[in-house]
Amino acid sequence: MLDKVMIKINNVATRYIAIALIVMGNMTMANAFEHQHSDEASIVIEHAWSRSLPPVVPNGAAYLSIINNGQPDTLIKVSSSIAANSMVHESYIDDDKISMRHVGKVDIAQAQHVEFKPGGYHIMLMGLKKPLSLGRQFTLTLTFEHAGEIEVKVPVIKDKATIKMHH
Ligand SMILES: [Cu+2]
Repeated sequence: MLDKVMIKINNVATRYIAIALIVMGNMTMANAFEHQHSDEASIVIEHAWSRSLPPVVPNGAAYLSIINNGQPDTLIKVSSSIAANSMVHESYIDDDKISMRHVGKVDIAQAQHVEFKPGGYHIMLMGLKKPLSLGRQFTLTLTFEHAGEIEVKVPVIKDKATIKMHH
């Protein structure tokens, strides 16, 4: 008799644990969605553009503005199917010559506005698979530590500035 009662209690306990796990699971999922939603809105990409180039040019660059309305975040990766290899570069002046270096990560503080523009940060598109011809549009994927992946459409437009680049 006592054994039967114990089994009954155990079953009830098991059921409560199961329900508790389901409720907790749903809460975690709800939190995850809410979190993801707020993160998506926190990073805004604006004014993406790329300079049109003759088809023989092997590398190109993309420029954009990153606005962070949320928590501090870090741009950790860039990629695009238009190039074999995409990476963040920073132009700098060395011996009166404009050079560029690879930048692994770009920290973006809360409320910061980071401008990728000729002469500064840019997304280097190494080994173009298609020419950056006028009127073309390609997709760039930016990966942030917190906001995750953000896809950006990049229109190819005429030169906004003429800057000599050395690799
Ligand atoms: Cu570069």
